[in-house]
Amino acid sequence: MQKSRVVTIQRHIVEQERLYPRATGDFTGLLWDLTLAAKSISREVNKAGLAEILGLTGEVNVHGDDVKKLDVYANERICKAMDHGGHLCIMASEENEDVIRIPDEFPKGKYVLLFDPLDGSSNIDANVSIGTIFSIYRRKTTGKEATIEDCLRKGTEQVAAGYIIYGSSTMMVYTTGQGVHGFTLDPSIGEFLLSHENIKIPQKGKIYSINEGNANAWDDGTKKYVAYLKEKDTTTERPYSLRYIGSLVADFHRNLLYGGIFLYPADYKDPKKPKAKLRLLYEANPLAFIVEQAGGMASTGKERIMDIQAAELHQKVPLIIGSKEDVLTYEKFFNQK
Ligand code: AHM
Ligand code: MG
Repeated sequence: MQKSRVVTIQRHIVEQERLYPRATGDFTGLLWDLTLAAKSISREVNKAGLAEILGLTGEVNVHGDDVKKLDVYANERICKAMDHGGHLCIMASEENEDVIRIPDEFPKGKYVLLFDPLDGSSNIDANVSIGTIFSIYRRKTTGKEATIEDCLRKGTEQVAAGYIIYGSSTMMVYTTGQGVHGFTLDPSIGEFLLSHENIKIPQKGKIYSINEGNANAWDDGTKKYVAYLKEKDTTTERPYSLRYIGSLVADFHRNLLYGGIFLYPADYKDPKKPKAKLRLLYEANPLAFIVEQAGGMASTGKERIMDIQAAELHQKVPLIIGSKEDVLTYEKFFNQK
């Protein structure tokens, strides 16, 4: 068997950056800081069940440390890992209502980081996979301080995006617009090693992922589409299989590798005020960038996710994402009058 070369994430980021002759190394430093935060979060996630033994959340544990809820820990860990490197000018997190400024004592950089520190955290106690999602932009404003305008962007302006999945192993998947690459954490050496180079999502899948408990609140197009997926037709490989973990990163990651479609449509209980759940800046845009780089699609049903100009930090959007043919078929159903 031919031995493949071992590529650490650090080496991969440096090699990618060399493709840009004018790169300063700033971006490499930023991604490197993020991988450090990811390793710490991974370690804490792996210890999740032990909190009961070592001390309850909100209490002081046997070592005299405060035991923090994991999502709070992840949020603080990322902020602390990222605020002093001189790469960022501002951050925003799903856990914070307002933007996060870089403390005065630290140098400011040209990048903006938006993140969901621990998505799917309601699953932690059941040992189900959860994830961290991130999105990086270049600063847009030119004043002394970066502002919220630097965070309210279109997904097409992202320079990088990725996620870390804390599953049976910990993986980091990212894109800088040069394809999608996946790295698996080798805990024995504490390094992310390239395990999935240039991931491509199948053009069509056989899996759909949606919370069917919400079926009563769906629009007619979504109802008809899901009914269509359940019909038998061998030429289009129906019926599809339903797989729903309820943890976006895990559902997305599986569909990225196997093909398929994830749907979180709006709730139409009040047809005049459809309500979406997932967030444009912290969840939809980064995964949309990844899926497009892998050859797939991300849509609200009506428009491309990455074309939406964000108006609010915590703006929510319907998210239909996955294999291209599947998302295109959904759009046909959704837009049928
Ligand atoms: P969170 O950001 O509060 O963790 O919520 C997002 C999560 C996603 O991971 C997942 O896709 C979705 O919520 C599941 O929602 P539901 O339980 O309504 O199916
Ligand atoms: Mg979330």
